[in-house]
Amino acid sequence: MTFERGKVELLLTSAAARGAGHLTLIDPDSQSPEEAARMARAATEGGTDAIMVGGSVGAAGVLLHETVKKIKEQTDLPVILFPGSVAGLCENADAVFFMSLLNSRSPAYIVENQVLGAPLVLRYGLEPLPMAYIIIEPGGTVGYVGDARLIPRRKPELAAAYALAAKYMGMRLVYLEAGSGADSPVPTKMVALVKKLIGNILLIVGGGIRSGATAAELVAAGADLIVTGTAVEKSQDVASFVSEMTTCIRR
Ligand code: 1GP
Repeated sequence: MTFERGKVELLLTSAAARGAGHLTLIDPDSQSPEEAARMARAATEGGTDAIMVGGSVGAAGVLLHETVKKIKEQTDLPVILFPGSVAGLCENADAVFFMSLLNSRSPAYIVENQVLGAPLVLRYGLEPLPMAYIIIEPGGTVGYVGDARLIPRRKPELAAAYALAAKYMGMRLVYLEAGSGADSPVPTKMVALVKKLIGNILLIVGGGIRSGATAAELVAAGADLIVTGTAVEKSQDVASFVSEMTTCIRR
């Protein structure tokens, strides 16, 4: 039986085919659900392709549920969960990055939370997006919480080996993560080598991306989808910031 590509995966694929897509990451722990919804609405006006909701610490329970609910009242874009653990699942989102942190030292982040989460994904009717999550130096909070053996920035071949393993295991998305708020994003040389090896698997790049110009360089290197969280959160004018990003990365 082949695994059907769902609506959200098709949307991400067609965004990538237009040059690249943009994903706005909202951490429920960083603001009220109402404020999160205002950000999502402004990001939608700026042309973002989907809203990611999640975080390493505190993105769970009522706060997570309310945040997704308020966001969905303000935008028709898909809401994709970006869970730090099984606690990051909720039934009112559209899809979930069903991710394995491949370079974690802990089975909890490679497979155990996924086993606990799989029956909930089914019960909630979330579209699972099978994704390899690979954390690169400096890695930030997620690198610490996820007990990652960080890939050195000067070792693109290591990131490429992980990404190739993900491809051979049948994952359809690869996310190269430098960590939220990183001083610099994943190096372009690493992005290019990974993309060369994984071909048409969707390559997501995030962590430390603050300008359209930086995003454009990563897209030119091979990124299909660009994630911004901190820069959106800090922006005084979210719609304009996201519009700058989307204009720079689309053909
Ligand atoms: C974090 O890659 C994302 O998981 C986004 O990072 O907050 O630095 O944009 P920023």
